[in-house]
Amino acid sequence: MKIAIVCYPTFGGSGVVATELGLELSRRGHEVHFITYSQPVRLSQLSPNLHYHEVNVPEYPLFHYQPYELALSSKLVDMVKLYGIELLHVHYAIPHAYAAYMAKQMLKDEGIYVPIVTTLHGTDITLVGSHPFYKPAVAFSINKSDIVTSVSESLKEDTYRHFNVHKEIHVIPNFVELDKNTSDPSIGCRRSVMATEKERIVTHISNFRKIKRIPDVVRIFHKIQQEIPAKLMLVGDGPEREKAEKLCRKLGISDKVIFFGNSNEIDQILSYTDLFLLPSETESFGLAALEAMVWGIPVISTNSGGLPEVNFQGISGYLSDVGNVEEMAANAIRILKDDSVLKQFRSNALGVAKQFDIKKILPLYEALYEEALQLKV
Ligand code: GMT
Repeated sequence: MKIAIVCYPTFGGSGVVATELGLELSRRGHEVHFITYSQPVRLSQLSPNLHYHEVNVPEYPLFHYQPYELALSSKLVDMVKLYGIELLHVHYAIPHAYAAYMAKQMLKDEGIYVPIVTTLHGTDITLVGSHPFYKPAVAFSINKSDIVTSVSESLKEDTYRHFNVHKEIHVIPNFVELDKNTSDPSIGCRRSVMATEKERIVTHISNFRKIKRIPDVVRIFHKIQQEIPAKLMLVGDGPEREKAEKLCRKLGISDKVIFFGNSNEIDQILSYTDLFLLPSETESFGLAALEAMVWGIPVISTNSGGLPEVNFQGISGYLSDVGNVEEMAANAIRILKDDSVLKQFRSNALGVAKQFDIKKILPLYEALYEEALQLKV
């Protein structure tokens, strides 16, 4: 099948899911075309059935805002015609589902049918998409998609609650590539750079937005290190980073916290990690937690959104109410203070992660692609 994938190419979870999906589809013999404004971060090697087409938005002095949707829909039309693309799979509703709908209509006028699969990821529904300025267009483009998927049951419910959506929503959870992530990470930074032999390593990875509750990450760690020798690895960058640095200084733990920024050594860092923290306000799924669990890392998270669908209470870690720093720290200490408890949680976390193996999840997308191709509307 010839598939176009539209996504945000940056470090966010939706872009990661879209890229990993495209890579695996290409390995399974599909021809995949990424269409976005820059090459997705995890897309390093192109091949005969893996293409990248850049969307350019020319600057024009009249425009206060550059019309990206227009450029994207035109690019989609061109690429469908040039490569005979059969299906558009767009990740993140805004503005991708909208641009795909316009492209589909333009192509229809020329007698070309191309169905749209839209995958909802989270903030496109729960945060940005629900804003009154976007809401009607988001609802419209979801309803006009041929197939709609969401990454969790929780996100599916949120979509029906926030929007006047009458389309069936298929839940396909996020996935991980087990073989790749558990391979030997011997190249790159060493454990000794991060912590001493006696110290546990606690890690948080995100885009440091408010929704991630970075101050809670720091406060949980502050309590952990009062009981157990430990270091905190903060990976990623975003608006809350400076605040976190200040809080570390205020709490007197700056020497125990390493800020990596947008690191390329995530696998190395995770391979040395003992515990992952994700105290988010909400997560539609929490891909970062799943990517940690592949390394056999237990997770301390909140219980909001789709997190209970990936982090299982008392098995792969613990879940608490948003903001309950005391309880999250106590649970973290319970896991970290005893080698045998940690070992059990490690093995459980890997066991849960195996349920989300890309090899199990990808055929669910392929089945929906086949269904979309039959629709011809
Ligand atoms: O978490 C973010 O802020 C990034 C965002 C994105 O769209 O790139 O992530 C969302 O999609 C991920 C992949 O499906 C999910 O695992 C994340 O939970 C979700 N984030 C939120 O719902 C806050």
